[in-house]
Amino acid sequence: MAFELPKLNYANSALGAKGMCEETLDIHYGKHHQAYVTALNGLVAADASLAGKSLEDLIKGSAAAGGPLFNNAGQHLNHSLYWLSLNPNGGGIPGKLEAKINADFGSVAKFKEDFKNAGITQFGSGWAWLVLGNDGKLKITKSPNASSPLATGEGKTLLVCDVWEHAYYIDYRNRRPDFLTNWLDNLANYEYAASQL
Ligand code: MN3
Repeated sequence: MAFELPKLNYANSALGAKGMCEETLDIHYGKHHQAYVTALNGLVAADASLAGKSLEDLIKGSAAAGGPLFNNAGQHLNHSLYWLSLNPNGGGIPGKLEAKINADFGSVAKFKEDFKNAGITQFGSGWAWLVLGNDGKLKITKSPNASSPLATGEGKTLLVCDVWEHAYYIDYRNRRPDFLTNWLDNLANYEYAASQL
């Protein structure tokens, strides 16, 4: 069965008041993510040994080699997690997650500082992640291009921010730090993150 663009839990216009305009969603979700899905389906259709494999298995199986299969499968997963990491009513941190953040980072402010720093220092295209590590502790990671904590075995994703230029250039031009500050304060879906604990 072919992979499909996931349905969003909000309209493309719903994040505009929070600093992510409809045009960003139209292009990022409707064009960029769709292109990864279309390319992935073409690669799977052309190789009988890939038939019926889950997205996770395709990513893990191609992580060492890299190449088009890893890039398109990885980007399909990463973007699917990214849409879940956005919320028109985002920014509020549920008590369960806040307690875990305070225990593992010291404070919410320190968590946001570290996450923002990961996003800023990811040179070129990539992602910033809040992960539940294999030791049971929260940690922040960054990954280039199509990589992810699933690909590297670093733990379970709770939240992810896309820091490819296509994620913020319409709304913030070159100001990635401002995009990240707003993202953490107003757009991040901490309820989804808490649900993954
Ligand atoms: Mn993207």
